[in-house]
Amino acid sequence: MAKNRTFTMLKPDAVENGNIGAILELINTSGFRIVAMKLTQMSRKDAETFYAVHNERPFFGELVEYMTRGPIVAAVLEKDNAVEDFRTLIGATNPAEAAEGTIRKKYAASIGENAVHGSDSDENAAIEAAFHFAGRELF
Ligand code: RTP
Ligand code: MG
Repeated sequence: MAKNRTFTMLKPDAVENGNIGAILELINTSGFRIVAMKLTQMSRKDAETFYAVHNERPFFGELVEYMTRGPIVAAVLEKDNAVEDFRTLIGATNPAEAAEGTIRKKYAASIGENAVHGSDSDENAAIEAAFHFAGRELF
């Protein structure tokens, strides 16, 4: 498998609960290299654009409120098979269904507030990384 990149956000609940360090530790020990990282806060327009694919869903309003209520950690990660392996590491969207040892099993409270984002394809990883980072911020 070739090396590729994925995009992640440690969401506002993960930051509020003091879980940045523990989640980054899991990311590092799982073999991901941090290519870019920053603490930032999404505006309403940012969140509506980032999650535009969900704009017809009943939870869209709550999702935008949640993702804009405080800072997030945005990061780009590199590893062989990064997109798929990171989705495995974070676990199912609903933490009640997430496997033991996954980030969402350990640190997420609910399907709505689930601690972490992971890109779902190589194409979306590139779009999402470019949404948050300039080329000079990727190492
Ligand atoms: P993400 O995009 O954040 O990595 O999450 P995901 O692929 O596992 O889940 P997705 O279907 O893309 O949903 C995006 C985010 O919307 C919120 N959500 N709430 N209340 C609900 O039923 C519900 N469903 C989804 C979650 O924050 C989810 O991660
Ligand atoms: Mg998704």
